[in-house]
Amino acid sequence: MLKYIHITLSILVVLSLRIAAQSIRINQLGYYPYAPKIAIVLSTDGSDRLFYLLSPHGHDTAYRGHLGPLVRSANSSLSTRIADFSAFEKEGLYEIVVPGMENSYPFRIGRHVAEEVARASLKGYYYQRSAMALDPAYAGQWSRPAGHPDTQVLIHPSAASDQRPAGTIISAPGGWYDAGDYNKYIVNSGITMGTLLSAYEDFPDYYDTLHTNIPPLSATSTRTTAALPDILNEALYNLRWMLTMQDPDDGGVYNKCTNAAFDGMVMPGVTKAPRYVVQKGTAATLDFVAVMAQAARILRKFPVPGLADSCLRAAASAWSWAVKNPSLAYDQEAMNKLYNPKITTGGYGDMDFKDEWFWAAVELMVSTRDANAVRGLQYKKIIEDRINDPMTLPSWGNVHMLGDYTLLRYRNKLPKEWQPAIRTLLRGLLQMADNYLAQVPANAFHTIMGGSQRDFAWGSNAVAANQGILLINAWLQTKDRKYIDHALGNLDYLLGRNATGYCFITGMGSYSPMHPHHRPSVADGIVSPIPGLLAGGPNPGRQDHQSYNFTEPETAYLDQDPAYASNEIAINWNAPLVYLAGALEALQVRAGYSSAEAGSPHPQKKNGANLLHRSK
Ligand code: 9MR
Ligand code: 9MR
Repeated sequence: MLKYIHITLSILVVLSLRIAAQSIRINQLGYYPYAPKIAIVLSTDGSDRLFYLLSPHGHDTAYRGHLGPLVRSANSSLSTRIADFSAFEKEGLYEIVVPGMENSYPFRIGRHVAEEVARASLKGYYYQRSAMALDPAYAGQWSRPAGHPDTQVLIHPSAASDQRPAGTIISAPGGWYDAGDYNKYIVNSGITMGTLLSAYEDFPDYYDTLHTNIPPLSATSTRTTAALPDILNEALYNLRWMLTMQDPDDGGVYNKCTNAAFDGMVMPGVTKAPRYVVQKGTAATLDFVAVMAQAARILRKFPVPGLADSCLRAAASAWSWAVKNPSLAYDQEAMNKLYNPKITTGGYGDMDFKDEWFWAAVELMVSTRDANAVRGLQYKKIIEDRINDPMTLPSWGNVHMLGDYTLLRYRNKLPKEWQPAIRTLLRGLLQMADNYLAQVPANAFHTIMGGSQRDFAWGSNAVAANQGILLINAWLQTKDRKYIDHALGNLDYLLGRNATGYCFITGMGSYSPMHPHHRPSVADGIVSPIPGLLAGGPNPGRQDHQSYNFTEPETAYLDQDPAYASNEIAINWNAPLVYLAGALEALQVRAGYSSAEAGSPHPQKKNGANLLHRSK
């Protein structure tokens, strides 16, 4: 009997290994009618060959084109050919056919092709909520009881102060779980909130009407009954938690609210291990300043009584703490030599604070430029000192560029004295975007992503999404179509036009992660993982020591739940996806990708081509 089970199991294993990605790589959700439309065909043969666009189950050829020349990938041993059907603009459902290969998955050409991912990626945060039950009305089959109430959190010895000695109990409820684990980290909340709030600031009209079916605010807070757009309603859930992480006595902010060690792969609420807030730090405190300052100016416009003021006050006192503690790193290893219990959950230990200082100062400056609330804080000098620091794509460890985006967003409202510096940083941003674009012709997937092997780090999919945001910002400043076209190219990458063949967002597309390193998805007994979550993506570092079928930079991805180095999900990875998908949905008509709906204005003729008037 046992032997029989073994044989069956091995057959299953073999079968599951054979479920490989298709050789024709597409954006599995689809393409906007008048946007670039590219599929990538894995191939080793460079001879002249045709590809066809067919309606599924139909025999009529809708379009026919030649495959492009063979390109060898710089990021793996793959070689590819491009199938470019941008010239075909008719809405409908199609498949790509290359004789001798399996047909591509069916995909759509149409308006709003990214809407599903824009909505689901934002909804993903609701499923990450700690301390509240997820109701079937909002969570469907993924409803679950509350976990980690965090109303009795211990001050860890590393965080002890005179007023709050070690062992003091504080309350720090709510907020999102960081990732596949159940801890809550301020540093990672920083970039996540900054990115989500920026999505709202850049595309308020779009997000005002994007509904994700989450509980109204009144259900989660007694202090307000105001109607907020869902993106802000969701962000507020984490913002209120962040406020609890500030020490009211000195303004400093604790790095995280955490178990001593990671929970097992169980549902939230199963383990009752003690929770701690640990040591305050400069990165956490300055990230907190930036988020609170940005939130204050957004919330001012909504009837949430007193909240904007509280945020600004919190930002100001955190800033004062940082001025007194300008470079206090969170060094978990060093901390564990001094205190018990040892803390072995995520570190987010940033040692360089130049970027946090800049970002915090910019958000304060923009939010208070005509308010007196925090006059006398020396943010101006810091902006001047740091504004020419090197530009780096945002990540949890480097947030400089979030400040640049804010300066550009508000440039017309800022005093004249800032304009020359802002012009310089715009030049820098466009230079970075142009450098990205220059790599595309040589890229085997015709994307910005993969322009450098360094793109394939832990959380590489967030690199792709953040590159997309950078290009969206370049487009917002110039309206030059090439920038947004390549932002869209990186969305194609995330949705399947990549070396793994996966659409990296759970529950989306035809071939997507089924086994993310995500405790609820592993433990809930439901086959489908929780939807709308972006997997980390290819990471040749493979720090999880699992046995990967593919190990090259762009292929080192494993859809198994122990593979946390490539298949975890995280709030700071979903946020740039929310931004990118939302931006493209918001801009599809203005960018000339989709025709306007009845009543909407027609897009302006830009860059010589009014694509709307092409034949349909
Ligand atoms: O689940 C943890 C995940 O959130 C982290 O990103 C990862 C790296 O710090 O660690 C995971 O936890 C693993 C731990 O590091 C080692 N033992 C197994 C844990 C679960 O896979
Ligand atoms: O995203 C983080 C990555 O940049 C680091 O290399 C890695 C190891 O320190 O940690 C990642 O963050 C994890 C965090 O420490 C704990 N929660 C899960 C996060 C995503 O894996």
